[in-house]
Amino acid sequence: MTESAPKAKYRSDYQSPSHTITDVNLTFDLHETQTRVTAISQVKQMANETTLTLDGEGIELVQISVNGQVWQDYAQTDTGLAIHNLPEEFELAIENIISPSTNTALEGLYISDGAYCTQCEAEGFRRITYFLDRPDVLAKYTTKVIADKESFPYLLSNGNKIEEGQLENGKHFVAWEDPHPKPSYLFALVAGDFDVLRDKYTTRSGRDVALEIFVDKGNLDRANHAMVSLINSMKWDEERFGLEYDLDIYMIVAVDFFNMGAMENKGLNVFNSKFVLANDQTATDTDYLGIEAVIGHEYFHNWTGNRVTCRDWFQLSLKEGLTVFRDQEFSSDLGSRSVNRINNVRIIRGPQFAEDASPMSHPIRPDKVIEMNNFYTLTVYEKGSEVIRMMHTLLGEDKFQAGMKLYFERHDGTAATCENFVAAMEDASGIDLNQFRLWYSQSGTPTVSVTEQYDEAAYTYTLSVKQTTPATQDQAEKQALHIPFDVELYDEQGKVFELQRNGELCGNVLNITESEQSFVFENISSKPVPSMLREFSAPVRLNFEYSDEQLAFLMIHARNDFAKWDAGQMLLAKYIKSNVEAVQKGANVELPELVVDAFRGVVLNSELEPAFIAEALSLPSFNEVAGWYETVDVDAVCDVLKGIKLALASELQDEMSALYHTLAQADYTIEHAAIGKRSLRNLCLQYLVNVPEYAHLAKDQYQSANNMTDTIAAMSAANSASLTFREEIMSDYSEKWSHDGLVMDKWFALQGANPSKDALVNVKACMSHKAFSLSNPNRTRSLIGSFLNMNPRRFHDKSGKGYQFAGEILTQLNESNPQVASRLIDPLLKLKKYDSERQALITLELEKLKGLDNLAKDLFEKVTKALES
Ligand code: B3K
Ligand code: ZN
Repeated sequence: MTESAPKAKYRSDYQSPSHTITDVNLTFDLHETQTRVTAISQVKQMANETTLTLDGEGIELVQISVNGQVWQDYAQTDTGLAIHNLPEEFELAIENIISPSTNTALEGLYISDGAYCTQCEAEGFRRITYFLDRPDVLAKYTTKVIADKESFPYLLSNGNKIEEGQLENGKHFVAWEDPHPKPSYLFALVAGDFDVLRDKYTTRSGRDVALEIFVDKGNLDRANHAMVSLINSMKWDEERFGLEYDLDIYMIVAVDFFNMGAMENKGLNVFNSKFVLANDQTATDTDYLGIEAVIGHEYFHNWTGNRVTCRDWFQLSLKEGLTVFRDQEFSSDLGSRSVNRINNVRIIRGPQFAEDASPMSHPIRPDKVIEMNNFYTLTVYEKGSEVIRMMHTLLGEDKFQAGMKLYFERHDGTAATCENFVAAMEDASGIDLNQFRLWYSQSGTPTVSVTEQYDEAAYTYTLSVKQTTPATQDQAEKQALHIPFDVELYDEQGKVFELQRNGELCGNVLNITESEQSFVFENISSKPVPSMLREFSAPVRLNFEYSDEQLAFLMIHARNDFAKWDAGQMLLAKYIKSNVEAVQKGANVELPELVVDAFRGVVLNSELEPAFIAEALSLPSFNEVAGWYETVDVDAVCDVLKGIKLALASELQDEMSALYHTLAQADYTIEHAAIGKRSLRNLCLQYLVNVPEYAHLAKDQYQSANNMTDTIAAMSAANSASLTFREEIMSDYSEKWSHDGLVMDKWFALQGANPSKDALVNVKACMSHKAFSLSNPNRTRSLIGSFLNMNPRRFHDKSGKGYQFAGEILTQLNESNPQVASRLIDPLLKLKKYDSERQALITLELEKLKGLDNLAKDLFEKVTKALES
């Protein structure tokens, strides 16, 4: 860095704004390189301050006027504008120029495949005009958009359409008014030519809402599922949370160039086309479920995010953790609760725990930020949702909903804090959340270690619990948290004991509040098998010395599917760990009969849902396993995961092949039962292809598939088992789909994850594929992201070539799109997890990045933290 290093902001430095803007009237005269923006704001002093400091970046100022007079008394800086000697209340008019077509960072106003669109969260509005670009300044927006009518027939912004008309030179305009005051990050504008899917929804109080989904021309047949999901979301929020939509129109625009999943702009969501477009020939079941979840998520933000927004960006989890909790509940109410829970828990135990242990470790409410975009993390979102879920567990649904109601009564139309949310939950329920609040400020993953003691004379069973949270890079000292710990005790027949403590019946959820604590259960007539941390009642690691027999017992007898699954995962974990040690000593991977039989039992249990069986038979990811070790032996872990897969495949081939054939379905439907059957069938395929006589199944399935789920499953099986016909079916797919980037993303992702020796050479070759472009975030994430995250053996190759490749790509993206670069760098931040040679090689790449003279603050923040680790 040649310029001065970027500065951190601290949560403790929050100051309310010196001024507020009550109304803003925007006009956009769209042009590729010379878009003219006029912003007329009604400004009010909030403190005794006659200078107004506005945020603004990368924009060209034309003129400032105050109350109709041209104003010269101002100073421009790199980050904005200071306007001096202002009256208490005034009208401020600012005219400036921006260049959407050269905006490759995709933040602010940019062009995606010929259409103009915006992305303002977190701090993109300041790339559109000079403004108080902070979430605690809420203004009413009116927006007029002007553009050529033929090329841009649709001109959209937030709120309701109030005017439209014809202008000279083939131009036209549309004006929009949003009656709800909002922060600038929720502003949106879209201009383009689209196909539109229209529907309508009548809210339960009788408001008619027009629903419009805008997609690229020719894609109308891929928008249906998004519409169904939107209608389901609107209905679900009324039924479960009592929340209705509040405008006459709800628009969703799908664009191909987008840095993340989607954006909840008031009344005008902008979506990555990945989370809108689907039909059975182009999208997998996972895509369909992703669309449902993301459409739900953005819709639910209308209350949790938009009606009540964040006071400052340190409070991001206020809206994100809560909205993730809501979208998880939505998916669970509509589909399989246990499968949803399992998948959410995999994310926490895998990448979120890894983030907690990395140089980027931070609490769900961070204290220190250099680039806000770096904090849209698994910790803020997913762990944030776990924190809301713990409150839900502690309060129960009724009191939790009472807390939500009070939260809206108190804070609707304002910018609030995480503390405001907890206070509403506490006040509405009468439950003390004082110690619980620590989850907002303490980072890291707690470990709960449990030992048991059975007293057969006294009929008492004692669980002694110890909690510790290891120090993290951001925080050395840790305190004891309030951990809801859900427990069940089983007798030998698999019946649950009623839980009694201190002579009284008690619930399943124990409150762990101290570093060491004992819970004594009475009237336990035989030594029980404990099922603990049921439903993953807290985001912690559990330590308990289960015997293999106890885990196999829970896999059969636990009363809920999640606990069954978890027992299976713990059994696998034991044998992954022991096999890693064995492999390091040169031995082969082995699984005892008890383990194989436990999984055979799951495969043969026709009472279990197919979707659940598929989860129960899925091994933990490399990344999750890596998190169990201080230093991970990449090759040994890869060998063991592969070895266990082969062992289970060879032992269970008869049962799996029978299942594979029974589960064949004639027609494709996206009902949950059908999805479950496909996922189990395709899981069987993943195992079976490792047995030579079944390898042909992947090719047969590729050739006969009538839907994308089965096509991709076949390709993925051939890819991960490196089957001889892998090349052939990969080329066939690429010929068929090379015109469609979104469909090719699945192919790029398989190329990235290809376990073969020449994976890196292939990945580099794929970058010249006509469907690939480093300027498209989806393509980049699919190919490069999967190589970095899903191909541990090749990315961490001892030669260092994988790291070097990452360094080269990051250097390019640092200039064109820092946000995408900053996501991509994450695996390099975890350098301390690897042996000293690999650490040295990664350090070399990080040092090179640090030396770049134009290093963006996004990468600066991460690179410096990693090098300090
Ligand atoms: N709120 C947006 C994320 C914005 C990310 C900015 N880098 C999408 C969401 O969480 O719903
Ligand atoms: Zn969100």
